[in-house]
Amino acid sequence: MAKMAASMVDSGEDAFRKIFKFYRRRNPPPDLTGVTDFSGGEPGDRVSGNDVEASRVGLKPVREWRAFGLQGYPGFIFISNPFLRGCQAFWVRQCLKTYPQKPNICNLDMHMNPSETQDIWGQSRWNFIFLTYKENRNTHTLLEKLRWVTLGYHYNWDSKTYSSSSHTPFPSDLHSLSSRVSAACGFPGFQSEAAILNFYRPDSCLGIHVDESELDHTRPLLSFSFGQSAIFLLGGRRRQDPPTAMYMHSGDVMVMSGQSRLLYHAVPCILPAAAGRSALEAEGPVPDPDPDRDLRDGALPEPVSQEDWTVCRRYIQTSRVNVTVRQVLEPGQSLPETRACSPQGTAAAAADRRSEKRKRSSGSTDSVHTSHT
Ligand SMILES: O=C(O)CCC(=O)C(=O)O
Ligand SMILES: [Mn+2]
Repeated sequence: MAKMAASMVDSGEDAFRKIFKFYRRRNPPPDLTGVTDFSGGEPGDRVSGNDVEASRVGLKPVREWRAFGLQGYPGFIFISNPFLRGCQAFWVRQCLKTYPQKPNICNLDMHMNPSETQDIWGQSRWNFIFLTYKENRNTHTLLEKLRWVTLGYHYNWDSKTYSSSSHTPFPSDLHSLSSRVSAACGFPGFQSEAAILNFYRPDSCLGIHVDESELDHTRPLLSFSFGQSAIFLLGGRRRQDPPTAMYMHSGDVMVMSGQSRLLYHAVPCILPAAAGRSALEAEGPVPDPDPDRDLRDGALPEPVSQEDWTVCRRYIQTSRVNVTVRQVLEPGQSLPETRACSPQGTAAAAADRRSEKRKRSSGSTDSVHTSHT
């Protein structure tokens, strides 16, 4: 990778963009031999925490997590799928069925009335359950049209800010998961105040960006990935810094903290699961009963019904879901109140501007959201 990066970026001009385009290329497909794959590596000793609490959110005992650092990126921690077998299904179901529900905000709200986006799951699930579900049919369900959902303080794509006037309660289960992970990585007391869920179809990508809208950058940014794999590019503080490419597989968790909190990053492509079936599909929705686990009160995330799992399984056969959780404020700090706007009002105009930008930047790119760049 270092050799390839050096040969591609000798001009020093936006090295990140060149490498992004390299991995985005379809024909011929890019050489992936330089992509770091943490799933096979030797982990370091970077995490510690309470094992019973971890199991309550579907995580393995912390001492079993495979957590890695990356040379040259202090504060970056990669945890290779710390979820208990069968427990990712709960989080996939939350992302597809629960979190897109009102009062949370999604991309479909930009052009549709709240009554139409009220029940995205209910309107879509039969297409996934019955045989009418085909990847190449002309009409897509609302679930397939979902690109992003925001939780807590709703990110304003136009102004790139959060505001106290656009806030709804943060899901307590996702906060429990996030606070367990951040505490294990050395950040107790993490407050999950905002999240962005990104839904990637096979041709989607996420442009080069830094997450700097949060007011408190001393708190980590957490990322959870489910479904299809992806290539993640982690760069430096400047666009000229060539990024490191790494795989993100289902269940992987990334923590960007300290000096790595404000680094450029992007997702240039989604990778179809090898051998047709992703590990998550093979895993299924039922937690693996392990007699050796210390689950004194038997607490695990609630099981996912077979019907819900059928929808989730078929969705993730081609798609990837990523959740980034952020603490926005320092303790005791508050956000300015900006003029409240309806999702259909100024946000629709912002969505139009974003699609304009998309057309200008690349005709064929199905970007999850472009104003992030
Ligand atoms: O999908 C990913 O892995 C990255 C998402 C991300 O960077 C973001 O939402 O800010
Ligand atoms: Mn980001």
